[in-house]
Parts: sequence; C-alpha cells; structure tokens
Amino acid sequence: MTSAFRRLIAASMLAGFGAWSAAAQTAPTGAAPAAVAPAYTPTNAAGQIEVVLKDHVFTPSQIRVPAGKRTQLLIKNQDPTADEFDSSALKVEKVVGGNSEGVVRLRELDPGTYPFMGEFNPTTAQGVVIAE
Ligand SMILES: [Cu+2]
Repeated sequence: MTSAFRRLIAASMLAGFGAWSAAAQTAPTGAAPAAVAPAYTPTNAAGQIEVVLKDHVFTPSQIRVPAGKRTQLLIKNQDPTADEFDSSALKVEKVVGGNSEGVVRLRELDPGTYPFMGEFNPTTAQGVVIAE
C-alpha cells in the first residue's frame, strides 16, 4: 500500500467522522454521504496550481492532479535567482527568473508519479506530480 493510499484512507475516515458529528447535531436528512473525492492540490481562480519556490525548495513538493486532464502550474519563484522547473518524466523545462512567475503546462497524464526538480538547485529543489 502506498503512503498516498494510506493518507486517502485516513482522509476518508476523517471525512466520515465529520459527517457523523454533523449528523448528531442536526436533523438527519437520510441523504447518503457524498463520495470522498481524491485530495487534489487546490487551484487558484485561474485554475492553476500555485507552487512557490523559496530558498530553493518547492512548496508544495507533492502536487496531486487528476489523471487524464491537462493542468497548469504557476511557479512563483521567490528566490532572487533564476531556476529551471525541469522534468524529463513530465517532458517540461521552464526557466523562471528570480522574483518572477512562470506557467508550466502539463499534458494529460497517466496515473503515476512524475518527479521534477529545479535544475539549478537540484539537491534541494525537488518534487513530484502525482496523477490519480
Ligand atoms: Cu533542463
């Protein structure tokens, strides 16, 4: 079992418990609880996943996207120096200047884990895109 799957189960249990607590305080409606959707990384109003690069570290470093859907990352480089969002698995390379932003477009991904790095600071600037 992957740790991601374990987290999903934990999240499901928490959601279930929350629903139970709420039900205890309000009149039951008899409606079935909503299915728990996978915990995709939230997007901004433009539908982009914002990823901050600071002190040569990506936050979040684990990015969860729906498989089979195009997505965009907005890389917000808060370091004074440029870095390159680089991933051979994702087939993308994008230089983002210091104190600048850049958009990385992701193709439709098969379910899986796709590592990326900041090529100019590869020992600290690392992350993964998880498509599920
Ligand atoms: Cu490169």
